[in-house]
Amino acid sequence: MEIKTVSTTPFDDQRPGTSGLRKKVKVFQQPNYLENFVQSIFDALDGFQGQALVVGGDGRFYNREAIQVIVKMAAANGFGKVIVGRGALLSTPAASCVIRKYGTFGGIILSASHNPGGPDADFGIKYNASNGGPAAENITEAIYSLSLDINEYRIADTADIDLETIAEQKVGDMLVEVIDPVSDYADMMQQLFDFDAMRNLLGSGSFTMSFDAMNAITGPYAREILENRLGAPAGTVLRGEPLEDFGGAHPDPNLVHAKQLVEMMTGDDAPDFGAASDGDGDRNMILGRDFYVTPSDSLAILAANARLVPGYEQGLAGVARSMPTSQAVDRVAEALDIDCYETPTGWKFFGNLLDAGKITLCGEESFGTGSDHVREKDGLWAVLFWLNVLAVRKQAVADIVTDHWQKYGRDVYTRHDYEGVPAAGANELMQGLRDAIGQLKGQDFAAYKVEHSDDFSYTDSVDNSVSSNQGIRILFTNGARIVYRLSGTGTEGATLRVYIEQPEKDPKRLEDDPQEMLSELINLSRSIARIEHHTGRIAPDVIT
Ligand code: VG1
Ligand code: CO
Repeated sequence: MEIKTVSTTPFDDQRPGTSGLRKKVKVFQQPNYLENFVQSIFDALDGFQGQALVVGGDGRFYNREAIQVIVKMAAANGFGKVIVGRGALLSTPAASCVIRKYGTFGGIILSASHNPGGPDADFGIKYNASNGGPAAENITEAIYSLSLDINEYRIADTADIDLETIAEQKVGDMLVEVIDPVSDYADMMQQLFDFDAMRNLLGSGSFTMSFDAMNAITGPYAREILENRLGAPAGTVLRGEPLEDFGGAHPDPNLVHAKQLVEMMTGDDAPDFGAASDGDGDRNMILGRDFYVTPSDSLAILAANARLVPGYEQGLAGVARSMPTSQAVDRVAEALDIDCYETPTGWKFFGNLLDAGKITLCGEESFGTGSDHVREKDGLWAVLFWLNVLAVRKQAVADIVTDHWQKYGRDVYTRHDYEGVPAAGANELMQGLRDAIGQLKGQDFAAYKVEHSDDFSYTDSVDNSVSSNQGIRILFTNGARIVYRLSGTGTEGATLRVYIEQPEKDPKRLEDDPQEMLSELINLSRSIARIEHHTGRIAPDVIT
C-alpha cells in the first residue's frame, strides 16, 4: 500500500459544536476540508496503532464518499481495523453499540442529525471515544486547535472498498470488516425489553402503532425490530427507506416536521401509539391518539416506570437532564430518592456520569432520551421502552401521562426557536442578557418575581472539568424558568432557542394547552431579551 502525505493548509472554521462539526455539504466538498478534519481527529488521539475504528453514517448525501476517505486515512495513520456498516450506514446509537460491543478504540460518525440532507444541505462528522460516546470537550477542543495548524495529512493510495458486501477486505495491512448495521443493535434491544409482551400487544388485534422513519436511518432498524422481530404488520414503519436527501424533508421528529404522522394520530381511527425518529436515529417523538408527549415528560415517565422493563427492573442509579429540559424528571428522582444531575446541552456531558455508574437514564428536551445501554441518545430505544410500558400497563398513552401529572404535577413546557437569525443580532441579544443578569434578581414582572439569574456553568462531578456559558437562566420564585441559548448545530446564521417552563399542580388545569398556560411567560421571554429588537422576529419559527 502506498501512503501519500499530502500538503494542506488550515481552515479556520473546524470547531466542533454541540455534536461534532456540521457544515453545508459544499463546505465539506472543498479540497482537503474533510481530510484536514479527519487528520486533526487522529492527531488528537494517542495509542490507536493497530486498534479498531468504527465508521458509519446516517446515509445522507456525501456519506459514502466521506467513508471511503476515512477508511483510506485510517489505514495510512496505522489503525489495524475498520468496522463499517453495510452501505456505509450506522445509526448514531448503533455506532455507539458497535464501538462498545467490539471494544474498539473509537468511532467516526457521519451525520448532521436532524438537519436536512442533499447536495445543498448539511453534512457532519464527529468522533466518539471507546466508551461509545461523543468525545469530551477537551478532545473536541484539541481537534480544533490541531485543525488550525495542520500542514499535511496521510492517506492510502488505494481503490475504494466494497461497502455493499458483508465481508472482510484489506486496505494495505488494515482489515476492513463490513457488518450488518442492524443486527448488533437489534440484539441489544431484545435483551433490554420484554419482546414477548410487546409481541402480544402488537398481535392482540386491539393495538396499532405507526413509526415514521422520516426517510432516514431508522427505517431498516425499525423494520427489523418492529415488523420482523415483534410481528407488527408490514407498513407499521412509514418512510422506511433511508434516502440521501431524506426525500427533501427535514428529518426532525417534531410537531412541525413530522406533520404527516401528527395528522395520522388524530381522530378515532388513529393508531394507539405513534413515534418518529430523526436523521441519524438518536431522537424520538412519542405520540398517543390525539396526544403529544413532550420529551421532558417522556423522560420523567420512563424514569417513573423503569422497573416495569426487564433491562431496568433493578431500578435506576440516578438520572440526568440537560439544563433546559423541564424539571419533571427531578420530581421523579425525588420520589425515588435517587440523584438527579443537571448538565449542559449535548449528550457528551452525560458520558462521565454514565461511565461512573451515577446515572441510568438521561435525556434532553430536544427529543433525546437514553440510558447506560449505549453512550448516545437513542430514538428507537425510547420508542421500545414506551411500547414495553404500554404492554405492561395496558393503558392509553394519554392516560399514562395524565396519571403521571396527577401524581407528580405537570411541568408545563415549550421551546420557541427563532431560526436563521443574523448572528450579530443573536450575539448582541445574548450579551444584553448576560449584562442584565446582575440586575434581574428580585425584579418583578407582573406575577413573576426573579429569584435567580445566571449564565449556566457546569462542573463535572467525575473529572471536575468546568463548562461555562451554557445558557442564560432566569428562575422565578414560583418555580417557573426562562432559558436562552444559541444553537450549536446549525449551519446558517444563528438559531435562538428559548425554553419556557412553569410547574402546575392545579388538577383542573393539567390538560390545558401549554401555549395558553404559558402565554404570560412567553411574552416576558420576548420582552426581557428584546427579541424583536435584536432579531427582527415577532414570533418563533418552530414551537415544540
Ligand atoms: C441540539 C439540541 C441538543 C442536542 C443536539 C444534538 O443542539 O438542542 O439538545 O444534543 O442538537 O442532537 P443545539 O446546540 O442546536 O441546541 V442531534 O439529534 O442533532 O445529534
Ligand atoms: Co440526531
